[in-house]
Amino acid sequence: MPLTPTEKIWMDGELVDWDQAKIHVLTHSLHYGLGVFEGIRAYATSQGPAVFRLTDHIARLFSGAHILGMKMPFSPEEMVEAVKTVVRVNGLDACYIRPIAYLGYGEMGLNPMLCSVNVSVACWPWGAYLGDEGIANGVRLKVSSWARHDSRAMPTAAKSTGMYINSSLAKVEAVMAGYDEAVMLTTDGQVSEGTGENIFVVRHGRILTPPASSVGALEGITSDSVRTIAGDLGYEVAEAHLRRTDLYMADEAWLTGTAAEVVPVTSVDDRIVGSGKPGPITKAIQEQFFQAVRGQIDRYKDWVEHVS
Ligand code: PPE
Repeated sequence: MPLTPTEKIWMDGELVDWDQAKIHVLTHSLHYGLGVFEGIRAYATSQGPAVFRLTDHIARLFSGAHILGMKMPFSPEEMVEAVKTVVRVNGLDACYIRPIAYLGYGEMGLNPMLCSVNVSVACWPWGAYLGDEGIANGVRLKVSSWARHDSRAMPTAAKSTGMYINSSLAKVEAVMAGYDEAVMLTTDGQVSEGTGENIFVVRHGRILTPPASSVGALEGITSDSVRTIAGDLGYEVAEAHLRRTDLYMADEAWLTGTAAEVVPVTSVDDRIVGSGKPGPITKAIQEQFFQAVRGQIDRYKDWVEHVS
């Protein structure tokens, strides 16, 4: 999906014009992939745009920086304000928001300790990540030949820029083979996650999702929201190690992510999941999720952080 430019991008504390938000080609993170970022969405609510679980996303950005040993030049409170400012000044009702902290220009070589840490926040209107058709009718997954990073090789708990080489390889492989999205397994064959989404299955009325930390998956904020919603709807939700064939045998399955939102899965490796249509539990959760993000459910109003 091509970017739709907006007016302003926040860069190191200043609002700059979209076209002026540039960095040097010798920026450290461009060469070595040491950076952390977030993907956040703002939705239109009856009281104007609100950022979904903003404080939690900023907390994850800071824990990622902590893991990578990057000293953030702003406080979490300042970053929360920066995000709200960007959404406000660009005058968008709903948008995707991308904060990033990276090692700047001035030093080279693998020791990043001397580098400056630069931070920016951009936002733009972004439609359904896996398509409107995917949200409505489901997507087709392929198990990737690329394994998910092992956490002994890469710190999978950090949403770091370099981590996404792994996701991109898997995504391209799946798309080239005619699928919508890839699902990655760990090196010992456990289901981990999609390239930018967590995964859930339903079997015998129970909702199961892999334990993020032990399968190298990101601890998704959408996943956490969906687990709360599912529990409140009266479903049993548990963490479980899943094998590839558990995906084939699922009655329902879906993906969760900020960009992707909640997307039904209708087949995996050409094996139809359940009825081959979005299942009833998937649809019930999707409906609650889309109301929650728009501030329409009182119980979840703390998740919705208004920009003004
Ligand atoms: N796993 C991965 C690997 C991942 O990148 C994401 C988010 C998730 C799980 C779900 O996390 P959460 O958004 O907190 O529910 N992926 C972000 C980046 C996607 C991109 O293409 O870039 C996102 O959804 O914003």
